[in-house]
Amino acid sequence: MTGDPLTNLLFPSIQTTDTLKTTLPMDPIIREIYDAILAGSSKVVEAKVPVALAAGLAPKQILEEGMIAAMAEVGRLFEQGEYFVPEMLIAARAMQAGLALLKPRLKEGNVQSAGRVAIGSVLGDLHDIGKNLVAMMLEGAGFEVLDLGTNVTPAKFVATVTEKDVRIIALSALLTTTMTSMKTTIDALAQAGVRGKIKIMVGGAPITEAFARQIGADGYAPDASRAVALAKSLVAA
Ligand code: B12
Repeated sequence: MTGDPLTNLLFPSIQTTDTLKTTLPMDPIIREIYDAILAGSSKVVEAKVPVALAAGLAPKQILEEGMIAAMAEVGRLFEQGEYFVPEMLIAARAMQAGLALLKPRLKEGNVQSAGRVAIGSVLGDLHDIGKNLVAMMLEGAGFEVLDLGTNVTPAKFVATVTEKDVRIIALSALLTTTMTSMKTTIDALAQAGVRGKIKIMVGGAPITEAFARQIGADGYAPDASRAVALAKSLVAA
């Protein structure tokens, strides 16, 4: 059974799939957040996220159905030539504004320190929304997160492992052209003789499990909540 009450009511015996979910009507407040991100209106997002929370909507639902879904639509519009870089940028700003408001609500409660993770978008990549979300969820789950930012060189990752007591390196890439920087980074860590000290997890829209394995990463996760589960399993291994 699914956690979605309407789906449970309509299809009690059906395991929800993402396809089924998207055919259901969107909650009106979530719709407003979705539309505001598409329009790049940070002000409306900042006004509506607290309204959605006050109405009792789950932060995860606001995030996934309102915010992440809107960014996927932005990507589709960009691909079709209807949006250009400036539209992507202001949509991203509106998303970041909403994320900042959700951040305190995405924490798992009182959690023990689970270890230190250094995260960054790899060399050549300036996308940071997904990385920030993964960092936020890891923090919420008790990990200490060192955020190295975007366009991070392999040398910077190596220096971080050498200088800080890091258990996991998390690499993010959103471009097919920067996926190769993940391999360069992993190779640099191996060459520096520190590969065995750490676990490496990778993610980002173009990344797959097969690619992760091919470049010698220890794990891949397709989204932020599964990134947390993966990080927990990597530190336990
Ligand atoms: C917003 C955006 C931008 C913004 C970024 C702003 C910012 N601060 O991040 C700006 C305008 C700067 C931008 C620039 C460009 N972009 Co852009 N962008 C996007 C867009 C619309 C949304 C990305 C996003 O934030 N998604 C929402 C987040 C929540 O999802 P996510 O990043 O995938 O992250 C989730 C998972 O992947 C995973 N994850 C992410 N990182 C990690 C790490 C780990 C360790 C793990 C486990 C999991 C994990 O968890 C996250 C949360 O669930 C995408 C479209 C898309 N569908 O992805 C295009 C997209 C990625 N961009 C694209 C392109 C082409 C560009 C540019 C080259 C455009 C240009 N001509 O200049 C430049 C490149 C700049 C650069 N060097 O990096 C293409 C890439 C095509 C390709 N195959 O390579 C896309 C796919 C658009 C498209 N459909 O064509 N972009």
